Order: sequence, then structure tokens, then C-alpha cells
Amino acid sequence: MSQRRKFIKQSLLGSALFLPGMSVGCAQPNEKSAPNGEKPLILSTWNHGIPANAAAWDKLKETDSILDAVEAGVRVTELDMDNLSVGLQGLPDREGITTLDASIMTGDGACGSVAFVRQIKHPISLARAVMEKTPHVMLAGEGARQFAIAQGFPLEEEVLSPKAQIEYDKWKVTSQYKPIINIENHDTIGMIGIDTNGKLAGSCTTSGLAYKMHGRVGDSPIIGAGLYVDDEVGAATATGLGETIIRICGSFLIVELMRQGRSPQEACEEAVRRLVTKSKNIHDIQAGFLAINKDGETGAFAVHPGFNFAKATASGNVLIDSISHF
Ligand code: SD4
Repeated sequence: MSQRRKFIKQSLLGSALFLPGMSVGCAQPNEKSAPNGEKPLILSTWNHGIPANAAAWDKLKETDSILDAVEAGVRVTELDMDNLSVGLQGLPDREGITTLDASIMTGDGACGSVAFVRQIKHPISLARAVMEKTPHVMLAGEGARQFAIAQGFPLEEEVLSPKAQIEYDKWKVTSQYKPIINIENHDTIGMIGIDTNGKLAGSCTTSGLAYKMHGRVGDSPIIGAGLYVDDEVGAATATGLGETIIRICGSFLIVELMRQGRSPQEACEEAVRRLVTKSKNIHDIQAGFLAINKDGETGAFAVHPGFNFAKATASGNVLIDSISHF
């Protein structure tokens, strides 16, 4: 196994990554961390994790709630018109309809998710409403939309964003379903965070794979696959080809490996090894995981190079290239 051990760390100060509103300074006075850990801490997938982390950090400062933080963070990505994998601007399924998946969870076991939902601008907030206002964990499709209406979520007009329309028109020429690793549609945001007191929460939101079959649901709204959080242990989230992540219960697996004593990095690497052994055509498949343990230590690992993530701590918000199996 050749492992690419390349970390590119860009420090917040003096880099183009500085964002107004991002806290820079000393660790909190009551911070309790392992030697390599830091709290509070927020991790999220891909480049757009930087602005999402910044919003999450601001919200954490404002409300002192890690749940509010992970919701507010990914809401930024849900509105990012350049992101074609999250929110209503995301690429559609093969029928030309954009359907969204999202989940949210806190370390006390509370969780909620929505799957295959249409016309909702902020599926993460709908997932939170499922968690807080229903006796259920997951609502899908028309039921999720009806619940959204009942909760006062506005229904958006069902039209593709200009960029998505162009891409869909191009795709229709061949109508071939073939995700291209790191290029086509791997921009889902998964975010996990821990506050100074060790309370954890996570969120995950996506429009899923471009040109999927109508009705297809990925890992992101499935608790244990795209996201899992347990205050006793840590948290994990996933991005990439959801089918491969669901097969290994990726995020739950990572949390359970940490429970058994693995570091977040070791746990992410073991999950990827498991995924690689269970997947055919692994050279065409990208998947990546992020993890935090309750001491504020972190891990990240992907199948192939190209996965990156944003890490926000009191000392900055930085973009880091993940190491990978191949
Ligand atoms: C899915 N995991 O629906 C999502 C896609 C993704 O970055 O992560 N894209 O399978």
C-alpha cells in the first residue's frame, strides 16, 4: 500500500484563507485536551469547509451550542451557488430533479435526517426539526416535504440553477452514469465539532450523486453511514460514493474503532481499508472520512488523493490535504 503522506497546512494568518468573523487567539481558559487535541474544534469536508467553519465558529461563540454551530456552518454551503453537490443548486438526478439528503446528530444520541427531499433550501434545518419536533429519526420524500410545509419552511421553485442546467444539458447528450473521482460531485459537506466541555455534534448535507436514479439516497442522511456522534467517544463524517460508505456503516465504524482505543487517524484508516476490500472498481471510487475524539484529536483519510478538509480551532481555520490509501 503506498500512502501519500503529504500535509499542506496553510496558516490562517498571512494566507488568503483569513475570513472576517473568524476567531484567532489563545485557547479558551477551561480548555481540556489530550496532548495532541484541541477544544473547541470544528472539522468539515472540502474547500468550502473554510467558510462553513467560520460561520460555525461564530455561531458557537454567539450561542455556546455546538449543535447550533454545526447547523449554521453547513447552511452556508447549502446556499453556495458554486457548489454543485449541496443544496438546491446541486446537480440533479437523471430525471433532471434535484433531491437533497441531510442529517444532524448530537453526542447524547439525538439525531434527525431527511432524504430524497425536494424544494427545501435548508435540508439541514429540516433534519434538525425532525430531530427536535417529531418522534422519528428520518423523514423521506413527499413526507419530508409535507413536514417542512407544516413547520413553515418555504418551498422553493423547482428549477435547476443556471450552472446545474448547463451541466445537465451536457450530460443528457450521452446520459452515462459514471462518477469521476474528486471531479464530479464530491463536494458534500460533512461537519463535526466539539466544544470546550467535550460536547460533540455533527451535520451532513448534500444533493447526492449527480445523475443518480430518481429516488436514490446516499450515505449522508443515514445515521451511522454519513455521520455518527457519541459524546463518550467522538464523531465521524463521510464524503464520497455513498453506496460504499453505507456498506461499511462508515461513520459508526470509525466511532466504534475509537471506542476500542484507536486514534481518530487509525480509525479513519481502518474504515478506508475496510471500504477498499468491500468495493469493486476501487480505482473509480473516492471516499473520505473525518473524525474527532472526545479529547479533540483528529483524523482524516481517503481512498485516493484529492480529499481535503478544513479545521478550525482557536488558532485559525486552515485547509489540510488528507492522506490517502492509494
Ligand atoms: C452521496 N456521499 O450522496 C454523497 C456524495 C458526496 O461529496 O459525498 N459527495 O453519496
